[in-house]
Amino acid sequence: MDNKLIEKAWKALDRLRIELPSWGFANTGTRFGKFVQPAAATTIAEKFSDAAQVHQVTGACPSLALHVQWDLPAGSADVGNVQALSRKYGIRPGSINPNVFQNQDYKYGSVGNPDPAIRRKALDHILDCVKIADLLQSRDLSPWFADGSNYPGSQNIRKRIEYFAEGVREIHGALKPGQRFLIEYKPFEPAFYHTDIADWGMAYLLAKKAGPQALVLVDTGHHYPSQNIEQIVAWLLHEGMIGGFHFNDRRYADDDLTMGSIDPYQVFRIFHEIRNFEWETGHRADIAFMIDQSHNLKGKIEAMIQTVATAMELYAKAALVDQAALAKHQSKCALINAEACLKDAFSTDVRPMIREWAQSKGLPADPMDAFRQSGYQQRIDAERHERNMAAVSSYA
Ligand code: RM4
Ligand code: MN
Ligand code: MN
Repeated sequence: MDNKLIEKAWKALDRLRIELPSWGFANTGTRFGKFVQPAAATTIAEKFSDAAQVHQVTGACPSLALHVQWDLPAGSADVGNVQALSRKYGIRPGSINPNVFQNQDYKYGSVGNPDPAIRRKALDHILDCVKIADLLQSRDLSPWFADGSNYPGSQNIRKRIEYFAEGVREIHGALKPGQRFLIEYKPFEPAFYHTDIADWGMAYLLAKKAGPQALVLVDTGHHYPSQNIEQIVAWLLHEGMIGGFHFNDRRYADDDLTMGSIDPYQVFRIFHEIRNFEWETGHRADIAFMIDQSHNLKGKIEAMIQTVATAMELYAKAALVDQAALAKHQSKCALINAEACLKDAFSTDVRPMIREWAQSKGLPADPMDAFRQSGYQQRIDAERHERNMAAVSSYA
């Protein structure tokens, strides 16, 4: 590889940051049950400790997304504890995720619920989360609304749009300057007939109604099969409306599989759209890259390391695209040449170059091997085994 290309890829790696999800270290499962792992994290301290392991070997994950109900069950009273853990493990608190989907009250929705008392409860929780984000100096508030309905005619879809419009305006009104409100969309599950924020168009419209600090969050798992996700990304970039990603991979639905495990070219194409935008405009796209994965079968820390390594490879490959040549080929409709700009970059084996980059930063050349050698996994297997085996995992 020539030096210019290496320099481009190294620069890209220097700035790549990916946020880890606290829930990715905990026992999670399918709706039919959980496969409990002996080493899963069951406390917020363990989640910080595990995240720090991933950051230590990759150097790319300085922050941890928090799900308030799971990680700060006492709300703002838990902020001090989180700050202490953050200092202890050298990991920043990342995006703050309210939880308006788990409590019994939210059976028929949260901010879109026809019952004003339940809407109020959901909004109050989200407003608390804005405060928590402020106290923790976390920039992004990142709620996911599971709201929807299961049967035709059972809910008034337009009324629920109004409830959401009012709700997001109120949330936006509570934001401090500099905070961002990321609106995530998902076409189905847990609701199976209609979901109130089903796609990027709905998320975009609600973000516009909310105000200038509201942006769209793209969870790669939340799309229909064969949907062109990079086109959605290109539109949101064009409109200045993309705030962040939840990365994971899918084959059928919201499978939460390891990023790039099914379709690495998809992730590459997303990264390419972002880099192409930056090259053309000269502006850096301010997008939070976050992982949203549940590893039910793979070891949780290893799965995160594998994810980050994949992200680095695909991001480095995207940095190799010859943007000037591509623009020229596109303007002349030189189809094969234009496509080859992407294919050539994607087919380059960047792994040796990433190993050199890592060593130049004092990081291990092989992060997975470094983690395996560290003995951390064996230690937590032994320490956490008993508590995890006592956990309930049944579906019915
Ligand atoms: C949802 C969605 C949210 C995540 C939850 C756990 O499908 O992706 O972002 O917080 O799962
Ligand atoms: Mn998500
Ligand atoms: Mn999801």
